[in-house]
Amino acid sequence: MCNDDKIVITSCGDNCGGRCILRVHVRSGRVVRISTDNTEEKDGCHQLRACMRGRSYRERLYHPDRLKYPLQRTGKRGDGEFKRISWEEATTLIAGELKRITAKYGPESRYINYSSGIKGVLAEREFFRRLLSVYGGGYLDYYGSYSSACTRMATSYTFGTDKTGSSTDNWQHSKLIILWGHNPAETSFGTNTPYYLKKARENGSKIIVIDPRYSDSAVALADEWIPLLPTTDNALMDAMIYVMITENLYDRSFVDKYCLGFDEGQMPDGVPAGNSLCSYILGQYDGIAKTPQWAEQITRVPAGAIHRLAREYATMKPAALLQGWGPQRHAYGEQPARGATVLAAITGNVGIRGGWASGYGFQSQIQLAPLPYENPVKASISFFTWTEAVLRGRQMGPDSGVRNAGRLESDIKFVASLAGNSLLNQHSDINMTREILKDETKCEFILVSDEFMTPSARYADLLLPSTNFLERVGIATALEYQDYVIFQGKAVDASYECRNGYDWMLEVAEKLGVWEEFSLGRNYEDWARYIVEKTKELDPDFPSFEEFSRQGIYRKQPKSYIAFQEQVEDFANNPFPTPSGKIEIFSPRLFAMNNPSEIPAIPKYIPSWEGPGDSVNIQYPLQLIAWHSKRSTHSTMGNSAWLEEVEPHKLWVNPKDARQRGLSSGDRARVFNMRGELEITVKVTSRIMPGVVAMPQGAWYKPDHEAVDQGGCINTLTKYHPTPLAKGNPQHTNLVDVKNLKTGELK
Ligand SMILES: Nc1nc2c(c(=O)[nH]1)N[C@H]1C(S)=C(S)[C@@H](COP(=O)(O)OP(=O)(O)OC[C@H]3O[C@@H](n4cnc5c(=O)[nH]c(N)nc54)[C@H](O)[C@@H]3O)O[C@H]1N2
Ligand SMILES: Nc1nc2c(c(=O)[nH]1)N[C@H]1C(S)=C(S)[C@@H](COP(=O)(O)OP(=O)(O)OC[C@H]3O[C@@H](n4cnc5c(=O)[nH]c(N)nc54)[C@H](O)[C@@H]3O)O[C@H]1N2
Ligand code: SF4
Ligand SMILES: [Mo]
Repeated sequence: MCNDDKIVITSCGDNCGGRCILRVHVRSGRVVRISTDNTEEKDGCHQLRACMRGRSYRERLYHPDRLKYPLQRTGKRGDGEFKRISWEEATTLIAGELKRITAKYGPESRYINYSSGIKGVLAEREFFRRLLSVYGGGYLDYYGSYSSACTRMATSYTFGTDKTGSSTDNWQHSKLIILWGHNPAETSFGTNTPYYLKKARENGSKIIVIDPRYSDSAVALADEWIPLLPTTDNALMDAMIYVMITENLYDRSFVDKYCLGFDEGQMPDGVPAGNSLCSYILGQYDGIAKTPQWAEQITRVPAGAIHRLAREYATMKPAALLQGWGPQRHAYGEQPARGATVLAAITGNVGIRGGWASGYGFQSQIQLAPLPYENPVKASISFFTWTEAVLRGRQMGPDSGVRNAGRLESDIKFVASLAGNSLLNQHSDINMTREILKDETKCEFILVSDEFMTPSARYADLLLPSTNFLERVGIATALEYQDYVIFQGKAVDASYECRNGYDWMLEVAEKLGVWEEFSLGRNYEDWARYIVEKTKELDPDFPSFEEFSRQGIYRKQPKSYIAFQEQVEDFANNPFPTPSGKIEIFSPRLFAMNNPSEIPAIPKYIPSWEGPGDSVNIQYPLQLIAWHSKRSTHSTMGNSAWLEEVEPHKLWVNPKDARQRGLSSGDRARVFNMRGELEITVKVTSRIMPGVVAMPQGAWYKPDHEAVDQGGCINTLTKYHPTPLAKGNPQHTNLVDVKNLKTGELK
């Protein structure tokens, strides 16, 4: 270590749920090792220690498969045939296609796809938004994200805002913590979240995990694991509410004061009788009481366990129901997200120390100034519906989730995917997406920037080689709950002909005649300085660019915060930001949508397509879910041999299901449904409940000549079917079957 020429402080640029310190050891211009935070812990500021993914970035930096120069497609789109071209040719091509497509189809034909390979304000995506804002009248934007579309949308209907998270020190005061479809031992949700949960447990909190899988969080953090079938969370929630109502365990005075729609006496005018939460739960609405016995049939959670869970959550106060985003990445994902808010409300766990309102968690004290641009196009689509907008954008209107427009003015004709793999790998139904992208008359130009020839990159018309974050400066924002930002120092020079996005965009801007407007005379580092200076205007404590780059991190003293404390302590002067001013258990806005079977005004269990009761079940009897595993950040580490060695990509199968199919650990199996087929190695384990199989998301799609995916990418099997309200991604809702490749018959 003493031989190192320098140690550069930085942080990963990916979308991993954490944000940690990397100490990059450089010798003779090469990265030789990556270590992590070794600073002294003080004033509640804990070390930000990197995980194995962060420490493995040296492999990625020097990977022999790094893209080395710009590549232009030569074969049919998707065939993977490219030729090397110069940057001069590449930027001329982009400028030419932008001019042509804009002139022919207008600004709404230009789309910048969701991408999270570079997080933060200096992402390539942000600069490209700026470029399209100054050239050609803007671009079709999107709202929502693959991460939390339903949670953010649904939570707002209950509380009037999606900012419902409190600070993590609250957990020290919680008697009970429920990790509901939440796996922070792998997903982080803030770098030290598992540590704070461990502390809470040491302090006496009981921790329960509700998940079809015995997740790493169940292993490392929990006192109890309650497995349930995917998509059935609301049946469990409904039955918990049933117990609370019938045993009089809910917080009557809280409900009376702050809520709307709990029972018939609390309903807004003009709504017919029978629409309150109580009416539904007690079966006055549909003749079915939502008893624990009823829920046991649906969820497979024993009625006795449901009784106990309900009693514990209602009486062990304060209690924090922390919901991950797994339960909402489902067909009716709005329901569990909203159901959790209702449970928190009727137990009086909102606005109090040690409670938790449920929902979204972001509550950083530091807000970075954005890159300045204003998109003249006001229409937007849900992030998930872009393939549909390629196919039939002009037919899409508000019923398809289009905002701020009657109908879209154009189908999507130009797609830029800059540091993303959602063009194919991370989006639902790869076989459908492939067909859409292959048709060169639909989307006319696809621009991709990446470090590797990913499954998405193969569909590029022009593929640009990007620098790695270790080859440039940047600013890494912390994700949930955390009060720091990290300056990403540049450790080494760019490899091969790799460039920063902004640098090639400058040349495109010049060829489009908007260099001055686009750049304002700034280079990439000047923009980093600009962000720091603008942020400093909002937060005078923020360091200068020089100080920030020297110290590597800017940290604020953690501040204790309880969401909705003002409302609960002084309701008369601080109503909830909903139209009624109350916590809307019954939402008049949802009621007005007049679609009670898919968008009910109170959250409820809706049997899901491709859920346990679906008739497709007979043919494909297993529910398939994915999870965000510690082995990768989405697909970003999909080609890492080091991480594959630590945690090989496998399908979890319960021994009962494995026996029926003659499967043993280590067997290669085929997983298939009506949308596709893939092959993967099996791990037989009782860490997954019977009837459910699971694999990590993020593996690279590798079709063989029969279109069977040998890479084991789950999106070969997922469905394109937007959720009713948020138009979100139901990527955990799938029915499949599994067969042993050696012994089982195939199809
Ligand atoms: N290691 C790692 N960490 C990450 C990421 C990563 O790729 N790798 N990605 C980051 C990003 S961008 C995001 S959005 C977050 C994602 O964070 P989440 O969306 O919370 O992660 P998931 O793993 O999809 O789901 C969490 C848990 O829900 C369970 N689950 C699935 N279906 C159901 C269900 O129907 N009911 C219940 N009760 N549980 C269910 C899964 O088994 C899983 O253990 O993670 C972030 N952190
Ligand atoms: N079935 C299923 N699908 C899912 C999910 C799921 O749970 N199940 N999760 C969804 C979620 S929550 C998310 S957030 C999305 C994530 O999907 P994406 O946002 O597409 O994220 P990644 O798959 O990590 O792809 C990032 C890409 O950026 C590239 N990259 C990394 N660094 C750089 C750089 O510096 N420059 C450039 N130009 N490129 C770079 C990487 O090589 C990689 O190809 O996936 C979604 N897809
Ligand atoms: S949690 Fe994320 S930021 Fe931290 S080291 Fe791992 S990949 Fe990097
Ligand atoms: Mo995400």
